[in-house]
Amino acid sequence: MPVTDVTDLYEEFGDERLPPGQHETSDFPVLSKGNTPTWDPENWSFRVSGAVDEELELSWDEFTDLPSVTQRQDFHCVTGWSRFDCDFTGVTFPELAERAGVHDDACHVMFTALDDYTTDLPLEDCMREEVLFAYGFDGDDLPAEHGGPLRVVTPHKYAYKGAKWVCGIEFLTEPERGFWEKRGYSVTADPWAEDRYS
Ligand SMILES: Nc1nc2c(c(=O)[nH]1)N[C@H]1C(S)=C(S)[C@@H](COP(=O)(O)O)O[C@H]1N2
Ligand SMILES: [Mo]
Repeated sequence: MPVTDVTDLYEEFGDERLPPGQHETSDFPVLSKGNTPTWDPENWSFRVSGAVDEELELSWDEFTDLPSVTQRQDFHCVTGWSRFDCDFTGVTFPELAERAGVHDDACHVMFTALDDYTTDLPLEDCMREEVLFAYGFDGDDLPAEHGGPLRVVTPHKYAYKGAKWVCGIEFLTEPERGFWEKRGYSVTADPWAEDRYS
């Protein structure tokens, strides 16, 4: 599959590819609030709910049958490390949103995960081709500790916006706060503005 390099998206937000206060690492550290959850491909499902024309419930086969892309992206953790050139394969957020038919009054999105993690973002920050529901990493299945079978990646935001083990999204007409956002982390989380805390 061809790889689309989107690592130049920083030009929209800042002058440097490496956001201020970050250092580059070639490692891929694991940051999880708890243990890696188990999953069963037979019983796994992905739910799209809230302010949509049609609520969706997709099986693993249905999800992985959706049109997919591979993108080269950078990954910025709020704790200070950035990893360049991660190749993620998956389904774009707009692709999924289009299938559900998002209502005009939706303004915010809540992501939910198998470990009860949640994170939220304004809808306009989600409606980008670079926001992926990723199941592949560097040509392989996404490793479980990095969110396999399915995680969100948000290369224009700090990585806590990317729910690992994601199993649902809800379109909201009023903002609600996710796990770290309730604990003082930024809702917008722009790495080039150093939006770390709110
Ligand atoms: N479900 C879930 N997603 C999560 C987390 C988590 O604890 N649970 N941690 C977040 C944080 S704080 C970061 S920095 C990234 C880390 O991703 P990584 O472990 O693949 O480096 O995942 C984010 N997504
Ligand atoms: Mo993080």
